[in-house]
Amino acid sequence: IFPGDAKAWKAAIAKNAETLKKDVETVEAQISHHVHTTLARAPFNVDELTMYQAAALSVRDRLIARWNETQTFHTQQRVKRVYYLSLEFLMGRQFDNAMLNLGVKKPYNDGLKQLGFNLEDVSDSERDMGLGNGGLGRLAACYLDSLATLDIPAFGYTLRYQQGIFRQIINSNGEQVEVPDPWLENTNPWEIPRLDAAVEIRLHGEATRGDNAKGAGTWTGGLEVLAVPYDIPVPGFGTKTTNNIRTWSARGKVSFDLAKFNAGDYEAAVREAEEAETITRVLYPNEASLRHATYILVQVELTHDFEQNFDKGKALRLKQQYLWVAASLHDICRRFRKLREPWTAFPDYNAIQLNDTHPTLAIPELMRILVDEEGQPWDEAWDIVRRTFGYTNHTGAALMTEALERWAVPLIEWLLPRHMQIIYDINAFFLEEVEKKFPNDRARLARMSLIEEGYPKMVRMAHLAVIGSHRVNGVAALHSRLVKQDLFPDFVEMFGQDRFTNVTNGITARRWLYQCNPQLAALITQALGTEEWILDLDKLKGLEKYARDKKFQKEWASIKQANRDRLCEYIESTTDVKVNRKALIDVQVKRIHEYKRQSLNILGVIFRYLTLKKLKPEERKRVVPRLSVFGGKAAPGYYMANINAVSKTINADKDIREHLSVVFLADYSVSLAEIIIPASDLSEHISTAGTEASGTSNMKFALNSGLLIGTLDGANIEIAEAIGDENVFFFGNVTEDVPRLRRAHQAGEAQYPPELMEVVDAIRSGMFGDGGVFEPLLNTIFGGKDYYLISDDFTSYLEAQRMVDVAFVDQSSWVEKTIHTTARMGRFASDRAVMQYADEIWNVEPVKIPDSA
Ligand code: CRA
Repeated sequence: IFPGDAKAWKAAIAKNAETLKKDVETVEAQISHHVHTTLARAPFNVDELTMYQAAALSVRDRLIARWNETQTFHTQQRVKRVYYLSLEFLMGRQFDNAMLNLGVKKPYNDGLKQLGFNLEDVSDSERDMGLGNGGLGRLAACYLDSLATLDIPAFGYTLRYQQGIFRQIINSNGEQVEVPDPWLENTNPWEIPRLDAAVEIRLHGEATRGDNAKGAGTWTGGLEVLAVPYDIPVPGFGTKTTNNIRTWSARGKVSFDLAKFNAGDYEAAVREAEEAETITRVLYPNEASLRHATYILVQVELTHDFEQNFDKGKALRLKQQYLWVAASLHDICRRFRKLREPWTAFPDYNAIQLNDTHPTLAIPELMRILVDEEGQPWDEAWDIVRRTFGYTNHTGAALMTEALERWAVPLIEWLLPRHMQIIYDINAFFLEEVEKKFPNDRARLARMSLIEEGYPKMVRMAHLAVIGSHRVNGVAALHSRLVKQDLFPDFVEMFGQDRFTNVTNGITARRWLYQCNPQLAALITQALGTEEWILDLDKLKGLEKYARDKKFQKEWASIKQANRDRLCEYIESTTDVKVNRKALIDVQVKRIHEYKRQSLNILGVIFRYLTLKKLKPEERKRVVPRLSVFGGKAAPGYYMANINAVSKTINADKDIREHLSVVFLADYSVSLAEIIIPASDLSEHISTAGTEASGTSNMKFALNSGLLIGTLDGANIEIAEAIGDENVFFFGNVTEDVPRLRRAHQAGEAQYPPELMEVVDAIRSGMFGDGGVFEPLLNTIFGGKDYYLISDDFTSYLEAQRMVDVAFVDQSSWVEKTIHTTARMGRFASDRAVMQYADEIWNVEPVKIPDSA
C-alpha cells in the first residue's frame, strides 16, 4: 500500500527499475550519474579512486534494491531468521565480490573500459574491511555469504570499529610496527547509515531485584549512550536474497552539552560524547586465538589490586561486548513485537548464534528484557533463552580451560549491576539442579559454577554460554571431541551427549576460488561443462577423471605458474628480493603465534640453508629450489624479528639465491591472501597437535590446488580423510602424546635432536646477525619447557619436508595430487557447514525471494 497516488508510485518504481538493467550502457549511465551527482566531479577531474567510488555506489544501488525486496518479503512472510552475533567480520573487499554475486562483472569491466579505466586498477582503490583478527572473523564473513546464497533469512550483528585490524609495517630491524587503519577515511560506499534507528544503551546505574526470587527487577540511572546502526547488504550468489550485516557505532546521547559550554567548561561539554564514541573506536587486536598465550598474564593482572582500579582496556572491551549485544537484542525484540505473538513463540522466529563467548552477555540481557521489561515468569524466560541460543566454541587450546573468557565480578557489577544479579540467580537455580542430579558433590558444584572463587571472583562466560544454549559445537571433529573431553566434561554428564555436536568449518568457494583464482575457475567450468560447482562444491569430484590426463595436467600446471608469476611480481615490487620463478612456493600465512609454530618453519629453513651450503654447486642444482613465504600479524609486543633476520642472510647469499629465498610479506590481509593462496605449491599448518581448533586457510590452499604439510590437528585431519593421506604431508606427535611430552620437558628428561642442535649452533655463531633476536625463541625451547614441542616434532618435520622435495621432482605425479586435492574439497564448503547449522541447530528453512517481489 502506497502513501499518495499509487499510479505515480508504480510508474516511478518502473522507471527506476531501468537503472537496474545489466547492459553496458545502463552501467555506464549509472557510474556517470554518481560521478556527476553524488561525487560532484567533472569528467576531466576523475581519478581511479573517484571511479571506484562511483562504480561501487552504483553496485550498492543494485544491492539496496534487492535488500529492500528481501527484507520486505521476509517481514511479510513472518519467516524465522538467523542472527549471527560475531564481534568480528573480516570481509575484505566488497566490490569484486558484489559484482560477481550479482552477475554484473562483465558489463562493469566493459563499461569502465569505455570510460577510460581498467577494472582491476579501479578495484585496487578499495580498502579492505578489516573488522577482524583472523579465522573467526573470516569464518563469519564466509557464513554470511553462504546464508544469502542458500536463501536463509539472516542478519549478522557486529560493531563498526573506526579502526579495524592495524596495518603492519616491518621496520629496518625486522620488527613489526603497528599503524592505524583508517578504513573509513574515504567513506565506505558499502554501508547504509540508519541514523533514525539508533538505540539507547544504559551503562552503570542502580539495580534492584524483584520481591520474590524470580520476580522482575529494575535498572535505572547511570549513563545512556547511543548505538547507531550502519547496514551492509550481503548478496547471495545467483539469487535475489540479500541479507544484512548490521554494524553498531557508539555515539554520545547529547553530542554537545550547551549548558556546560555556556558555563565556560568546553571540555566537560564534549567529554561524555567522547567517552561514548571511544567504545567503537578500535578492534581489539590480541583476542581470538591469541588469548592462548596471554592467559597467564591476564590472570595475574586481574588478581592485582582490582577493586578500585579497573584496567581501562578491559573495561572498554566489556563495554564493547555489552553495547553490541544490547543493541542487537533490542533490534531483534522490536522486530518480534511487531508479530504480536506470545513471548513463548520467540524461539520459533529467532535463532541466535553466539560466535565464541564474546556475545554471552546476550543471555542475561534477554533474561532481563523478558523478566524485567516484559513481565515474563523467570522459568518461562529461561526456557525461551535456551531454545533461542546456540554457542560455538573456537578455542583449540587443548587441555586449557584457563584460556576461556572470564570477567571479574566487580567489573560486571560496576558496569552492568542488573546483569550481575541475573547471572547470580541463573547460577543459583542451575547449581540447585546440579545438586539434585549429583547430590553431595561439592567439588562438582565448584567446577561447574558460573562463578570462579578467588580475588576477585570471576564469571566463567563459557559456562554461561553452555547452560544458556540448546546446542554447543566445536569447529572440527577433533576439536569437538576435545570440547567434550577437556573443556566441558561435567556439562556433558549433566545435559547428555546430544547437547554437544560438531560442525566442521567451511569456506566460501565464491571468494576463495571463483573470485581469487579466475583462471582455475574457468578451467574447472570448462572441464565440468557447467558452473554448478560454484553452488554445489561436491561437483568438483568430476575433475577426478582428468587427474592423469596429460593435456589437462598441462593446463592446470600453467595456471599455477601464472599465479606464481603474479605473486613473484608482487614480491619483487614490494620487497628487494629477486625470486626464482620456478621455485616451489612454500607458504605460511596466518596470525603469528607461538602455538602455530612459525618458529618450527623458520628453524627448518635454516636447516635447509645449512644443508645447501654443504653441497657442491652441481649438487645444489639437483635440489628442488624453494621460495619460503611468511606473512601474518602478531599481537602488539609479540616478538618476530627472527624470520626477517634469517631472510636477510639467506637472500644476500649469492651461492644460494637460486635455490632458496625467504620473504616476509608485510600487512597480511584478505586481499593479500587472494594473491598468495592461488600461487602456493605447499602451505604449512603445523600447530602443536590439539591447539588449532580448525584452521580454515588449510581449506583455501587445498581448494586452490596447493598441497599441505601439517600436523594431525584441527581440520587437517578431516581434509586428509577427504583428499587421501597420500596427498598430505603429515608429521609430528598426536594430541594424545602432548601431555606426556610436556611432562618430560618439565622433568628435564627431554631429548634434543642433533639437527636442531646444528641449527642452534649456526644461530649462536652469528650467521644470522646478532643472535639476540633469537634469544626469546631459544629460551622457550631450551631454557623454558618447550611448551609447543618444537624439539619433539623437529626431526619428523624435516623428514616430511624431504618427502615434499621428492614428490615435487616428479611433476606429473605432483600435478595429479593437486588435481585430486581440489576435486575432493567439496565437503569444506561453507554452504555445507551452514546447511548443517540450519538443520541441526537453528531449525530454519530457505526462503526464495520471488522475482515479482
Ligand atoms: N583463531 C581458531 O584458533 C579456527 C577459527 C574459526 C579460531 C581457528 O583454528 O579456524 O577460530 N579461534 O573457527 C578463535 O578465534 C576465539 O577463538 C581463530 O580464529
